[in-house]
Parts: sequence; C-alpha cells; structure tokens
Amino acid sequence: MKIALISDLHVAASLPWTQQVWEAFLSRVEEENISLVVVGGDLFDSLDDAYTLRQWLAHSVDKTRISRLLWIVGNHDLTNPTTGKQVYRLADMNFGEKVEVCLTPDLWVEDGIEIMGYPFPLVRTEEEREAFSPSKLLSRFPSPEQRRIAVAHVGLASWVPHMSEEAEVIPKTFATMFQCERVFLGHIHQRLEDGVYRTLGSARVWRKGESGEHGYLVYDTETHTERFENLPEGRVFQEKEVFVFYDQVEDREEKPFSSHTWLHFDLYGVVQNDAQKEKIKDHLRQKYTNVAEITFDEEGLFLSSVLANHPVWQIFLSKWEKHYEASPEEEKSLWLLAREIFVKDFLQQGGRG
Ligand SMILES: [Mn+2]
Repeated sequence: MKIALISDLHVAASLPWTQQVWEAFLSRVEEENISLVVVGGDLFDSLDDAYTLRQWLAHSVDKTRISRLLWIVGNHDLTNPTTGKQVYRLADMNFGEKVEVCLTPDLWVEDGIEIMGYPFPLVRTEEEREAFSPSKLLSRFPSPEQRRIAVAHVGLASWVPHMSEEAEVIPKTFATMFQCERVFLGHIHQRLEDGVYRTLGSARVWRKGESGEHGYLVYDTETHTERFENLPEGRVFQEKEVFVFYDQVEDREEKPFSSHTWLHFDLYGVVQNDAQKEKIKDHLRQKYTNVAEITFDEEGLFLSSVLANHPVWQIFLSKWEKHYEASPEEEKSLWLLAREIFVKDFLQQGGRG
C-alpha cells in the first residue's frame, strides 16, 4: 500500500492559489491510485480558514477516488495566530465523510500498517496535557502487530535544545517508545532526516526564505521507503539582490524564472525620493510579469537627502563622475562596479547617519 503524506499547506481563503496547491496534490495522488492521504498538520493557515473552506475541503476530497484522509491537526488548524481569538472549534466542524480529524493522539490500523497520529498539543488543562504525554500514552498504544509509523505536528526534542520534552516537541526516544519504524513530522517548514525521523517540509512557500522544492512524500508500506514528489504549484522562493543608483537599476543575470516563482528583491543603494523608489519597483514588476508574486525588501535603499551632505560622499561622487566620463567605453562597467562597491560599503558603514 502507498500513503501520500503532506503537511503545512497553510491553505488560506484569501490566497486562492493555495487552494490550487491542494487540488493539484489531490489530482496527483489520484493519478497514482493512492487511496490514503495523511496530512501532518497546518492544512489551513488558521481556524477561520478551516471554517470558511470546510465545504470546499469536503468537496475536494469527495469528488476523488481517494478513500480516506487522516488529518493530524497543527497549531494553525486550531487557532487564529494573527488575532489570537477563536470563535469556532475545529472539533465542531464537518469536513465530509472521508476526512477524519485527529485532535488527540490516536491509532489507525490499516491493512499491513499501523498509523499513529500525534497532533499539535494545544493543551489548556492538566488532563489535556496528560493526553499528550508520551509516557502516559504508552498504555494506550501497546506493541504493534504489524509495521507502525507515526505522523505528528511537533518538533523533535534534539532539534530544539533546552525545550521541555512534552511541549510542542516529542522526545528523541518517541520512535523507540512506540516502536515506530518511521516518524513523519509536520510543523518544521524544512525537509530533514534524522534516523527514522523525517520532516515533511511545507507543501508550499509559506513565508519569505522557504527556498527549495515544495511537495509531498509517498510512503510505500511494503518496501518501507518514501520518495519526495515536487508540487510546482507550491511555488519556489527566489531572492535577487538588485543595486539601485537613482534611476539606474543594475539587475544582472537574466535567467528566466518559472511562472510558479515568488520573486523577492533585496533592493540596495540610493534613490532621490519615494517616487523614484516606486518607479524602480514598477520597472521590476514589468520586467518579470510571468512570475507568480513579487515582493521587495527596501531596508538597504536610502534617500539621497540622507547622504548628500556627507563629505566623504561628496568627495567620492565628484571624483568618480570625472573618472567615469573620461574612461573608455570598455572600462565603464568597472567604474560602475567601483561605485556600487563604494555605495554598498558606505551604507553598511553607517554613512547614512
Ligand atoms: Mn506550519
């Protein structure tokens, strides 16, 4: 049997493309004739998203040949991280016949495999805390009768030093305690491997910096192996440093980006005013119209008024201009580079102040 494992999709009602990532995933799974899907948490970006999109989720699964979806919930599925205010409860929502929501640790026995689910431990009472305590859970999950795997939405204690073993992390001995031959973890938006532990990574770019491929794992219960499947719809994050000098934009390499790219520009240099800054951003937006999303970091971009009166700046620029104009055509790029190095260094050294 094959199981498709995915986590951290963070589907948001306000970002329709994230719904398409989920739909693309389901059709890929269906094409492969996989009938069991396990979500390692953070299927939704917030509890409100889960509420708004509950019928969409039910329908997205119902219309496929996928027979079952185990959803081991994550912190984002249970709460509204931005507001901190929860009006609904995930436990009260209906996601259709095929979706099973795992809110507390549980065990499913399938043909040839046992799947232990360990959701995010959102605990308020001592009793709830105990329901997640690995040592307390041992009596509920005695020795397996066949191969057992676990899917959890927490970190691994050894990755997070100095953390209590029963708060948002599981102990390094978790797999041995429950005799799991594999433990798949959501929550960590990166793909890592440590012994029998595997992280699922984020199925889509959730925030700036989540570079690399995004997708899901297919676990084969017979061969006890897994393979990663890329989901292009989950996007790729690319960062590009661009030097700006007034109305000049030095955007070097011209490699094409795929339409699934989130292109993030780190702008640095000098501009005359805010209008010029906006013009530069527009120029870049028009240059890369095929990408999915463009964002900017302007931390390193300064207004010339901040620099204009600085003596070092004045001396450098007046000398530089003379040399640049007098230099032969083939040397001009060197002079431009020299100016770029000066400006970058000057700004980093605090010349702005
Ligand atoms: Mn997440």
